[in-house]
Amino acid sequence: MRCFLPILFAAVLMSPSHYAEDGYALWLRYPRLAPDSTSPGADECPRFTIILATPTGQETPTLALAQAELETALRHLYGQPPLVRLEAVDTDSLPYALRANDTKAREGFLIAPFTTSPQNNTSSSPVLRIAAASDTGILYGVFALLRQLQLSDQPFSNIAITSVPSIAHRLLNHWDNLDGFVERGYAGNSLWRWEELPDELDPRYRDYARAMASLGLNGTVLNNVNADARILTTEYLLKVAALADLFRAYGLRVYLSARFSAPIEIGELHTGDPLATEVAAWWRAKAAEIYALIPDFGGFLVKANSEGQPGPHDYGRSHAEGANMLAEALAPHGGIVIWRAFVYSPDNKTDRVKQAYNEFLPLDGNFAPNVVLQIKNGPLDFMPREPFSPLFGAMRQTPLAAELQITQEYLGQQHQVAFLAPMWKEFLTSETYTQGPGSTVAKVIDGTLNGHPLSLISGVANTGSDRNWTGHPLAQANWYAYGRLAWDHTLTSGKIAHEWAQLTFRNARSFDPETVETIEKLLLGSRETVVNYSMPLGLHHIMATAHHYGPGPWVDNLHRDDWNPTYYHRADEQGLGFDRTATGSNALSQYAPELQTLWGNPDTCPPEFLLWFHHLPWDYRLSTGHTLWDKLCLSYQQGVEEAQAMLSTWEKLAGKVDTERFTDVRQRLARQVTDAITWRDSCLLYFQTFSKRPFPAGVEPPPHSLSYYQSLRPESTPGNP
Ligand code: GCV
Repeated sequence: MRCFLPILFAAVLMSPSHYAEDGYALWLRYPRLAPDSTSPGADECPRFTIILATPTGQETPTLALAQAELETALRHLYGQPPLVRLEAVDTDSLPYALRANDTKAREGFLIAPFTTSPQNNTSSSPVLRIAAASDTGILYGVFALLRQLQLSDQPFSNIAITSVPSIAHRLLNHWDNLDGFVERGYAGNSLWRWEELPDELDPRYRDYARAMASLGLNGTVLNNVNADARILTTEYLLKVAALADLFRAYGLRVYLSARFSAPIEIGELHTGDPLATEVAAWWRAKAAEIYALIPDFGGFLVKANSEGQPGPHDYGRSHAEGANMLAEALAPHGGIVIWRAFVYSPDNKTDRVKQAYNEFLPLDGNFAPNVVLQIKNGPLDFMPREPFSPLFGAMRQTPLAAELQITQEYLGQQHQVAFLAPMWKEFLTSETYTQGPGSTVAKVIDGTLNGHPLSLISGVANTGSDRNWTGHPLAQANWYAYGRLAWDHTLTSGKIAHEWAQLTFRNARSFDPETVETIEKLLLGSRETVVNYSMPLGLHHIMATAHHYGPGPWVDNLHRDDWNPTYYHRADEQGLGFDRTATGSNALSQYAPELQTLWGNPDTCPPEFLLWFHHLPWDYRLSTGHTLWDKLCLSYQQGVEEAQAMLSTWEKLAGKVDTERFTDVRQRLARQVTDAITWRDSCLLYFQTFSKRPFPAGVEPPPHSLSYYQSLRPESTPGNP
């Protein structure tokens, strides 16, 4: 069969560096897959047949989307659409992994060559069958197939995949306010145009849902955890319902952040006390109203008694009492409560990283079955590097969800490249040791270690109204990586980087594996580079005030002690770092004995956590032979050099990547180099006032004085509430 491509279309596809790629298409660009021109039949375009097999075999909105995706994609990839057929499948004939009666199994899929020709298939063209216990499983299978076709040279007819998500609820959390502002958002305004909803539906909503489905993400919390109670008014619920109606066919459920004091603010009650009968009744009625409008509503996400948010403590009640009251309201409808553990108090003088553990561990076993505790990956707050939160090891009777931050609040805010998959993998593969070796954080979150059927993961979204969704073109890789890991936490960072780079930068017809490999490598080292030039060796929370962009290790004037960088680095004439061993705050005691032994001794503590757990003398000698001061200086220097290397690596891609994305990334990388230098010079000059030691050979002397760096105040700081 001859390919037919209109000449103009072909010309555009053939010269990717000469046409605009604005990034809107994300990893769903579907470039023409070029057969090797030397191979026999290179000009032939295969006409694939794809069977979509579900228990009913009936057409549904989700299956219509699956078919449309296949048609569009294969037309672009191969020049012609496939033949798609729906069929009924007996669920008992599906692999065991797809048969269980739970969300994971229902959303899994099987892709396999179809060997027995069905009666009405007379063609000899390759036939594949995608089977699943639900339509959503089919849609996920379609996206997996399309990904696979673009990634491997495997013949179509050999593709065989059985896949089931590791975690049942895979969510994005949008920190979007109702006025369109996105807290910690670095890619424009909110995607949700509340003033237009429910009557006008931005076509972008569909593209968002499609991108989510392509990753297997099945939930979205639409509004900020610093919640505005108005989202629960009927006026807003109608708007939310319009989005939910649109997202449903993509398998995407809507959740809302609920403000604990909503009964007072929008309900005319005088209290929000979770044990007051009128309060519980108000939430029950509210839940009933929501489910009447949105039958598949996911549930509430709650930030309570943290950073000024209202909560059960306001009435002398515990977090469990607060969460369970909401859980009871949602339970009859199948909804869940996602209760955040990001709780620390201005009145509590205990080391901040210990507070969530102290607060929640005593409540283990007290939560209703439809409550899941959502815990940030580290015990502090999304720093470039933290050890895992000890709650993941300690709370065995409560389903625990991980909250990851995709938006780069502390890692360059989408002016800088920081590919986060390696950071998330470090976290997911961390050993908690609660049931011996192999008791990884990933197994806690997916529910298998402690036997919880409710499993959930959240990523704080990095999306916004920018045309390319994420501001930095390479920040799309973090949305992608989050989605892929939420689906399968065993994937490696390397595989994810490879997939994303190839899907996002593969040139039509002129596929250049070297370009993909270069981008992949650049991504993989980028997070460590950011750590090196900002907070190496376990330093943390030494960023500038409020907007959190750039360095501020000298800041000591904030009204809350635990918001000051000086609280965390504890630099003095003797040395640097936070003693969290038994001689200090003893936060270390919240971890398993194996980790206490490893991390408690500075000689065995991995260098990346050294200053997290120890206050060490400036002349302390590391296993590398360097003194602490020299190693600190050299780490900052290394970060700068790595940032410079990223820029020169990228510059080599001129002409290989389309001009639009090439230029955008080049400009941002140049800024990243400047930012890295500012971090290095600011921090080293500041710490030098304590160490009183010279910079070692190889570290460039700063061109300005410390006061110059202290006077730098970026004017434009998006995302800062
Ligand atoms: C949504 C950090 C951020 C806040 C954020 C908070 C949270 O403190 O700076 O903007 O608030 O975390 O996760 O609740």
